[in-house]
Amino acid sequence: MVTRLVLVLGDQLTETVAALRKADKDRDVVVMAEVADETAYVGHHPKKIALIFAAMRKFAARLRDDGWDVAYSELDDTDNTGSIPGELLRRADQYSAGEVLATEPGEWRLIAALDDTPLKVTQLEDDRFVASHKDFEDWAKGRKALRMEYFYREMRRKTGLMMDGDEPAGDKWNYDHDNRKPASGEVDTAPMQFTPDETVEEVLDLVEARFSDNFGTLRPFTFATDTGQARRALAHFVKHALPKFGDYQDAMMEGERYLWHSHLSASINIGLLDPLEVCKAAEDAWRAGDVPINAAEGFIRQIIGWREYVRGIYFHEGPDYPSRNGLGHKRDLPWFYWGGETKMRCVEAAVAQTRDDAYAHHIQRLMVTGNFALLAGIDPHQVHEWYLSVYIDAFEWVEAPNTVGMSQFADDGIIASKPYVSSGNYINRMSDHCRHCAYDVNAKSGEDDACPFNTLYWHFLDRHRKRFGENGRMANMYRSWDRMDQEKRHAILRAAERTLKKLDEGEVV
Ligand code: FAD
Ligand code: DLZ
Ligand code: SF4
Repeated sequence: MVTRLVLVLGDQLTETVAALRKADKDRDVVVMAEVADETAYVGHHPKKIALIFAAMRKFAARLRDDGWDVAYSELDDTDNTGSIPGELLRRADQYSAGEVLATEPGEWRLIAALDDTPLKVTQLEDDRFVASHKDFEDWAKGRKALRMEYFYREMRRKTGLMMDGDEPAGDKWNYDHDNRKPASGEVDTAPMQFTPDETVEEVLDLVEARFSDNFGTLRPFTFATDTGQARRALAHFVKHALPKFGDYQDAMMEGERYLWHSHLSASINIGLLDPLEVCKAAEDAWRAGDVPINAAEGFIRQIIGWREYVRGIYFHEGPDYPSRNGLGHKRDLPWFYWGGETKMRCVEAAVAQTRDDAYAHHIQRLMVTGNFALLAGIDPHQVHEWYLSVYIDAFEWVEAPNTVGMSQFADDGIIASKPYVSSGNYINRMSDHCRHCAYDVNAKSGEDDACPFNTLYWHFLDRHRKRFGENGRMANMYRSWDRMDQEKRHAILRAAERTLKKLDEGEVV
């Protein structure tokens, strides 16, 4: 029998991933490759490269222990061709293989690259998700608007998670209403941390030598790099943080980087944890009476709701989705996103922790860095490339819909029914950043020290009136703007223009 190659990518580290399930241990060779091209399509955070290489190496060792023949290319191997197709061709030659079994990658770029190789590559659907491509298409067919909430209910019914028969447990599908408390007092938990073992240390040295110019701090590195560790981190989260996850899901706090968030996205996205296993652990804790329903439901909704939904949108919308720019925004991404100086305390805090940890939680991504970029009219493609680079959990299928769609409204409202914009009020309500800021969040009339979110918020609404003026969900905002006296409106717009000019001229904002 002719040998086949079985491709396993750096975010497909699951023993039951489609290509491995279909493969034959006695006949096939697993190909795993650290390659320059994958490290360079954006300038990934060093921690992200380290996580992927370390987890790949440990996964390859586990497959070998399990009896698989694994052809593993390290980045520094002298004959490494530097690309996934290149490594497949090299291994095909080495093993006289003509055929490749692959699991469909999570990025259109790589799907096309596999299709373009002269080898016969079969791309099997990645079924580590609740919804198949067909499920999503069937759901989307004939709908005017593809709203997450209705899709989420389908996923609840399909999985039976938090269901009592045909009805949602507790009689409500969604407990978000209870989930908007600002944090106060002590944060009594933190994600589990892992001391690097020998494999991880070797990778850290490699990444230090090769990627020290990339944005981000490599050490300390404490992420889970195998399934055993990731499961311990999951159990730790369920016991210590999940009970308060719901209440404080939208909160931000000075010096508190994780609050009651799970910090599990990277483990789930690279395949160390099965999303349903994660949801089941949360549901079991609720059924055992250890966590409240708003926490369990809110957490499960993020995974079988949002995570599944954004993946559906990415594949439904096609390869041009990350390049969309529905609002025609063109401004360059300000330098402070890469660690340059800013006086805006909320942005400074989110960027500093992103640099140190390759992590920020959802509200920091959406309502601080995302909100500012949208208000300031930054080119959404640059924003997309930033998020894809700097977060440890960033792969295009999940990052692009969140950034281009949810955060920047560049898909013209496929994901969000109105843009996620807010003035400084929201940040002040949900965090204590404003108390430590050079700007005054209560200055709302265009004063010199007025919070830039305050003035840019009105500037955004004013300059996009044509697009959003008729949006019923924004009617209140426009009414408030129209009720202000003209002099105040002009002062606000002038202050916003001053801020935008400073951004364009590279001055500190
Ligand atoms: P928790 O708050 O504990 O949530 C639990 C889990 O739910 C997460 O681990 C994740 O698997 C899932 N989840 C939550 N929200 C989302 C969402 N909106 N989309 C998909 N899954 C979700 N998430 C990524 O996994 N990769 C990305 O590249 C990414 N980019 C983002 C970019 C922007 C602009 C925004 C606004 C959000 C982005 N998110 C992304 C979603 C979300 O911010 C992260 O999943 C979350 O912050 C990860 O931290 P956590 O594990 O502590 O999540
Ligand atoms: C992100 C990443 C990086 C940095 N390096 C590799 C690599 O060397 N080899 C590999 O197989 N995968 C890597 N990845 C993950 C891929 O970029 C990812 O599989 C695609 O973007 C599709 O999600
Ligand atoms: Fe951010 Fe404005 Fe508050 Fe400063 S005053 S922390 S810029 S919201």
